[in-house]
Amino acid sequence: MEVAGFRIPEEVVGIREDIRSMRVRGAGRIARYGATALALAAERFPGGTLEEFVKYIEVVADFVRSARPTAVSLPNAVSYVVSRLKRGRPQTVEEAREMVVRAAREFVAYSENAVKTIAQLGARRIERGDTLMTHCHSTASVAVIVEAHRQGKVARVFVKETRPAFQGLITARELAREGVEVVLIPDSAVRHYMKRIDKVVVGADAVAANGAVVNKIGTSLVALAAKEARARVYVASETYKFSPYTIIGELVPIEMRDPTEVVEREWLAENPGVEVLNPVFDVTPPEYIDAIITELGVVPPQAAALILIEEYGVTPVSPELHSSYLDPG
Ligand code: RUB
Repeated sequence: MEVAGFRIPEEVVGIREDIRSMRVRGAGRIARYGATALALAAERFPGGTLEEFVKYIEVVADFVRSARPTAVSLPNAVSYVVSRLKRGRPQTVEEAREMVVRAAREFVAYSENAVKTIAQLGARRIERGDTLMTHCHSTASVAVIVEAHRQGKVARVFVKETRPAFQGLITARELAREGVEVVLIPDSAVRHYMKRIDKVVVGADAVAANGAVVNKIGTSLVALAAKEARARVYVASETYKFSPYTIIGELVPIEMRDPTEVVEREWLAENPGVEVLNPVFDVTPPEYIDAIITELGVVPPQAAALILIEEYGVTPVSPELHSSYLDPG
């Protein structure tokens, strides 16, 4: 495939398609996959000047970033790599290539370690005998629950099936394999069972500067039911899921996917008068969240802006001046 005059390597086209089609999904995984795509692209650079290499990496970066719109971990991971290339001021194509490969590896290692730290910090928030609920499939949430289970704290976990893509089934399988007592319920049974729940643990695709959490559609309903039942809500999120763009008032785009993920194509054809909507993420306001468990510590959602300033160097006044993640342009 050719984009802006550059041939995009087949493996990179494949990675973007895997993310777009949700063969590879979950905010952390797509971030690691996105960073890896840049390393692959760097290794496959067909040859040319240093300037051409940098332009080529920028084109690949845009191509990868556009795979899915909501999980900010993807653009953050890509920008992490591109910004290190630009700041590194390479003198040769070989040097530039090494910088991209190194930065991608660094990001993947950071990300994997972050999930391990979150598991440890999150497990401390679970108390012996707790019944938990989770939503969708989040590697960070599963890591917290599994660690708490290993510490003998978890009584059972209610897992919502998470229509329309049924990622809850992945969670149920992973937890059951670890020996956790799992109960799988339809999404519509959330409020019915909430009175049995002590704590909710969910993941994040994006955390906004005001502490609002964007996660799989239905998360906000779980949080609402949890607030009513006085169950605590914890969000397990690596800091690269915090959105630097929101500090200057940008909204997190909510991905709309194909109606055929909700109903069969034939049903759609038979019922042309029905509009089927398939938003795949929603926003949980900070008032519904007790804490966000990050690799840097457990923070109240209201501290999200501080994490953004600390980690990304962005401030509402001059986001482009200090950022360690955003492309310098
Ligand atoms: C997945 C989802 C997950 C977050 C966090 O949505 O909403 O809760 O991405 O996951 P989708 P993780 O299935 O549409 O990608 O903790 O694995 O990063």
